[in-house]
Amino acid sequence: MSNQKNKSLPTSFLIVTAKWIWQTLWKTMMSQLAPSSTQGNYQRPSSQFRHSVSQKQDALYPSEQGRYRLYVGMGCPWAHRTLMVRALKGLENAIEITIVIPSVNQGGWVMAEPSENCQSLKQLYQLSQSNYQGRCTVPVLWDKKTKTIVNNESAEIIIILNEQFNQFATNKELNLDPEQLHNDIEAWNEKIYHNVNNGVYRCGFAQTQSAYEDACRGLFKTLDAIELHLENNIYLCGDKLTLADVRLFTTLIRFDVAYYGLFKCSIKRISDYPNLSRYVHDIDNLPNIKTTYDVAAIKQDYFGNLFPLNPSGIIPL
Ligand SMILES: N[C@@H](CCC(=O)N[C@@H](CS)C(=O)NCC(=O)O)C(=O)O
Repeated sequence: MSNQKNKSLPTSFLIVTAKWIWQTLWKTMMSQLAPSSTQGNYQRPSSQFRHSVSQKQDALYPSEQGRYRLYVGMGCPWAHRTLMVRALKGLENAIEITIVIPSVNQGGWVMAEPSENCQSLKQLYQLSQSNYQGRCTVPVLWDKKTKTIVNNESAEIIIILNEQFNQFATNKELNLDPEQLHNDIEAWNEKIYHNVNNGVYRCGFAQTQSAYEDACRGLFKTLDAIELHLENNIYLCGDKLTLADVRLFTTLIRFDVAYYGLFKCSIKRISDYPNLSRYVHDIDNLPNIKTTYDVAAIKQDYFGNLFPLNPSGIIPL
């Protein structure tokens, strides 16, 4: 017993050394996962492929049935936006999807099955642009004909899906961005993107206490304001579902299962907000919406793959 005691290092030395090593590694991994400002605020890189699809047949990317494919990850809220608009408009036969999965050891997304002879999303980005150096994110709107990425910004892909494929849509009357609501939609988008959609990431990827607190207070201030608004409104812009709701829903549906715990968005759950809960339930029960996400994949992607935030990899029940 006393021999064993003599062999052990002083506890305080062990703690200080282990903390220093772990924090240095954590900061290095976080800077790869989530670029941040000198104050520790998460800074999301901007998307680099920003083309559109047009109904003009001489356009670079003309609207055609079966020509385009969406690459999506089932855990990802940004990809989920595109799956929702595809389902709401009834574009399943016009635009195919390929699901990518997170690679546990290499980081980034890999193909479940090889696609365009690529094993990973990175290879697909490089097929489109050989010198591509940016982040390889989902969603990707891919043109099978020219083998190029049309667009990799979800906010723009959902506008393209809403507007440019109506001749192939089974629900072509549905307009999720009607002219008379456009300014209202844009105003909600602006507020919700920074504080809620990206706000949860600004909480989870914060590298300092003040960056985290700033993001977390902004997030809950905005959720409180939306809760109040939903007292007298079915959706954000009244009684019509719009792109603003699509963008909010994909964050809310992940909130209690992932962001509340993993990203420390822990002042309240969505289930603690009666109006937001009713709103999520209503949208969730629209036709085909439940087919656009997978709670097990969400939990696996966030808790299983964001190693610096959950090194044990344990998935909560
Ligand atoms: N601005 C992009 C963001 C997409 C995004 O960040 N996707 C994440 C998955 S949730 C991703 O693919 N990340 C991989 C990486 O950053 O390397 C959009 O809205 O389309």
